[in-house]
Amino acid sequence: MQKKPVVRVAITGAAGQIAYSLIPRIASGEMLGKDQPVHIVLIDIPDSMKVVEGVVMELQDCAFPLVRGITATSDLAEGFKDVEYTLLVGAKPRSKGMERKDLLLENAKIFQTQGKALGKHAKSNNLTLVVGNPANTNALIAASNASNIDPKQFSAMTRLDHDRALAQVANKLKVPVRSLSKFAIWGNHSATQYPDLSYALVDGVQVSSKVEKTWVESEFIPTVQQRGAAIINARGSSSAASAADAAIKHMRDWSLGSNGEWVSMAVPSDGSYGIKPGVYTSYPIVCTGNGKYEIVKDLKIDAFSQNKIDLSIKELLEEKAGVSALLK
Ligand code: NAX
Repeated sequence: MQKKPVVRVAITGAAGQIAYSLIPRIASGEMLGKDQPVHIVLIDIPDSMKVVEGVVMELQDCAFPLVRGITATSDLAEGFKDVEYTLLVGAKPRSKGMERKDLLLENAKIFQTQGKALGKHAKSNNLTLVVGNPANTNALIAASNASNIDPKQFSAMTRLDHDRALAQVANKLKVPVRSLSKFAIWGNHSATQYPDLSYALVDGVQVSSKVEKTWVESEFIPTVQQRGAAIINARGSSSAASAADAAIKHMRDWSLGSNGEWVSMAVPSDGSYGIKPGVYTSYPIVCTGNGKYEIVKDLKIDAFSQNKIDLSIKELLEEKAGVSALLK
């Protein structure tokens, strides 16, 4: 069998807690396949580079056969040079007394700079996953500033929300997660997201025929929407291992295909379901491989779902209005 050429994979926020779980899994081949050699590029701000040095040492000590090189840098021109896969994880956390809109603007600037650098230095086929919050709007900013790269090569992560929802349903119905299909998250990666069970199946049977409406509305939806906050309450810090796991699955399906299964990804709205172009929103998606995907079309949306989707899109439009100066 012919050997695959090495691909460069860049991860920002490399000194952070999500990256700590993420990097070894990329390096071991869980994201791009066990036959895909990788050059891992670790990017963080200068103040965090000492920690990144330690991450590099640990990565070396894992002696992963697929790792053909490691670069650690704060310089985006060096870090994004010829990258084919980029995971934008790094972002500023909210500091004491900071308003959500201040955080939005602080982080927006980071993603503007990174989008510009990707447009200049990354390979034209580069796929970028945005994890850093507010992920949907950061994806919009990065894509809008990355000249020469198709906005469809950017997406934001709602896979963690998707998997959290599957786990809740599997637990309720006492079935393995793999029995579930045709589930999706709509909207923003925030508390307005809409986890939609309308089309979900358990071993081919409608989930809605097996659970009470009150459970869906009063337990399932709020639990999924508030799961991030519940983890912070319990752990004292935000989701890391599960976020890394979701990022691996998002990139794996996007690059290798989802085998006809529905997944959730925030992608540029294309007018489907009345969501006008101009935001990155989560839809039910089927990934067809090589960075291509299709939004699942022609689903009937009932009034309850439409109301939830509208609320989340309204929030996305408000976030967009707050960063309009940074959009091209
Ligand atoms: P940490 O605070 O542990 O790490 C963040 C890292 O980013 C730090 O090393 C910091 O130095 C670095 N950083 C800051 N500015 C940077 C810049 N301009 N360039 C490169 N690196 C920079 O955060 P962590 O827990 O790893 O979370 C990272 C981001 O993921 C946060 O924005 C968080 O809110 C977001 N999340 C998104 C999720 C999603 O589903 N989309 C879920 C998990 C997580 O909450």
